[in-house]
Amino acid sequence: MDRNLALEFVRVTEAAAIAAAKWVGRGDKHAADQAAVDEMRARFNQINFSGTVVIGEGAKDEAPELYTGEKVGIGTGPEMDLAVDPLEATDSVAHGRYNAISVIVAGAKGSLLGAPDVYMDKIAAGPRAAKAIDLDASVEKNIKHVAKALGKDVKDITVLVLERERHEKLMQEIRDAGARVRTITDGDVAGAIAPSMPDSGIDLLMGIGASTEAVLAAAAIKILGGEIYCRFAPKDEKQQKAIADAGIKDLDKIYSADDLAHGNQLTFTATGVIDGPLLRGVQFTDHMITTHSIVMRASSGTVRYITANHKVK
Ligand code: VTB
Repeated sequence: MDRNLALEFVRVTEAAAIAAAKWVGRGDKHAADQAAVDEMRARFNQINFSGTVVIGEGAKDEAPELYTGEKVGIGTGPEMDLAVDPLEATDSVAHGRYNAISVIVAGAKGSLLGAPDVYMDKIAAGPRAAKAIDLDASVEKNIKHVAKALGKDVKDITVLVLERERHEKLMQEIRDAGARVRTITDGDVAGAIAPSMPDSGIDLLMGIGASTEAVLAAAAIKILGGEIYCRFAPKDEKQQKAIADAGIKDLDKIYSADDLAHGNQLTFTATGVIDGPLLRGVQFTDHMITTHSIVMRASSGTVRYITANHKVK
C-alpha cells in the first residue's frame, strides 16, 4: 500500500457509524444495518483504490451491497482485499444495548481468510499473554497460564463471554477456576480485541462466535501483538455444508491471528456506534455529532485514536 488508506477509511466508518447510530433503540435491526451498508458502500466508491470484498454482507444472491466478491472504490490506485462489517452487532443497536462498531479491515490480495459465515470456537488474549493461551487446554489451565503471564492473581482475571445459552458451561468453568466473567450480548469483534487493549479491563475472550468476526478481530489483534486461536464449530448441517463448499476439509485446524489475517499490509479501522470495550459510541448534541475511531496499521504498528466533531447538516 503506497499510503495510509486506513486514514481514508476512517471517514467511511464514521459515516456508517453515524447512519447506524440514528437507529439506536428503534427496534429495527434491518434498517440500522441497511443505513450503515448504504453509507459504507457509497463512501468506499469515492476513494481512489480498488477493493474486493472478501468478507461482507454475504453471498451476492442474498446481499445486493457489499457482497462477497463485490468490487468497491474508484477502481484505480492500490488493489486490496476487504473484510467489512458496516454494523457489527445490529441487535445491540436495535435494542439500544452496549457495544456496536462499524469496521473495515484491508489487506493485500489473498491475505484475509474468506471464511464462510459459520461458528468458530475462539480464545483471544493480549500481547503479554499471547503465548499463554491454548484452544485445546482446559478453561482452568488457560486462566492460570494467562494470570501467570500477566503477573496477576487468578481472582483478578476477567474473561469476556458472549451471553448465550451455549456458554453456560463455559461461564461456570470460568467461575469455578476462580476468575470473573463479563458478558456482552453481541459484538465479539471488539470483544476479542479488548484483551489487547491496555485499559479494557478484559484479560481473555472465550467462546463460540461468528467466523467472519474472527477475521475482523484477528487483523487488529495481530497489529496489537495479541493472539487469537479459533477452530470451526459448525452448529448444524447447513454450516457444515458452507465450510465444505468453501473447500475447507480439516475441521480440526486451529487458526491463529496470522492464519486469519496475514501479511504486513493489514489495516484496521473502526468507529464506535454504541459504547463498548474498544470505543465510545456516537454522541449527538443539538449542533454536533461526535465520533470515536481507531485506526491501526500493521506496517508501522501505529495505533491512532481519532475523535471527530461533525457538523449537523
Ligand atoms: C457473535 C457476535 C456478533 O454474531 O459473533 C454472534 O459477536 C454469533 O452468532 O455480533 P449468534 O448470535 O448466533 O450467537 C453476532 O451477534 C452478529 O454478527
